[in-house]
Amino acid sequence: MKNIMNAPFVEEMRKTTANMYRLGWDERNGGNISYMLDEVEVGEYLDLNNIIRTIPLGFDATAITGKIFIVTGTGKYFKNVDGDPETNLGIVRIADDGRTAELLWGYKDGGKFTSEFPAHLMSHMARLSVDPENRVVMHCHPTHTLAMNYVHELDEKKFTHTLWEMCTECIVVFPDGVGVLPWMLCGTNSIGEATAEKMKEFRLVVWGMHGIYSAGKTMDETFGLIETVEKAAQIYMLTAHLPRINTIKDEEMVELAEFFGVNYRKDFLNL
Ligand code: 2HA
Ligand code: ZN
Repeated sequence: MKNIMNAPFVEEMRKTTANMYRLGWDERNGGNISYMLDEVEVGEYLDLNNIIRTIPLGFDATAITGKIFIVTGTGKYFKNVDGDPETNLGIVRIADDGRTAELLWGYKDGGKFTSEFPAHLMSHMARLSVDPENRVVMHCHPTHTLAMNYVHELDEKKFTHTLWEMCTECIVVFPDGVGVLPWMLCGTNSIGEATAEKMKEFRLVVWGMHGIYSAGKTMDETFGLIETVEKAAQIYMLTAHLPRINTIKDEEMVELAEFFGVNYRKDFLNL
């Protein structure tokens, strides 16, 4: 059996959480990541028959029984993942009953997965239904995106359009736009269900006055989506109080989308 500390997926979780912490997106225990793993690959590092303990999920995940995820722990700080992955991360498999998680590694201090695991798993199920290659769901509190929530209308079309105007690359990186939910109580199945519903349409979902969710095939893609939104939101916040002299026009966004061959939300433009 190979040493799990050398597994590429553990390395990716350590690097990504450290990076997000340094960017200021994950203060204290803010944020969480779940990453669906390949069973054969995990089997090179762990005995898949050795269940350390079981943890109730609190909702029905029958659609993804047998799937294995590496997930950040509840109450754990992104800041600390790199130094102690075995306490701050866990690897769980969704049991055959669809209502329990089987712990295969991690949460060494008796902990469990993030309180947002329902929202993550429901988002995985929703994304897999439209993109069978989806693997990662990520949540964080990026500063400028959050600031923008307080001064910009929380309307999907208007919010996406403003972001698209802020950086030339935006319409190319997230042509599907950004879904927006109003402020809701976090850690609940209700916010999970609402997020998953949006995830059928969007890879990015803003949680009003809380943060953002993204989903993607790889850690880079998922991180890159949030990074691009955050950059656009930063430009917005640096300029929102100043007279606007120039902007990227809707006709120019069409030019970009056509040149790069992306299928964009035409109803999010004003043509
Ligand atoms: O896990 O970010 O939304 C901490 C959070 C809750
Ligand atoms: Zn949060």
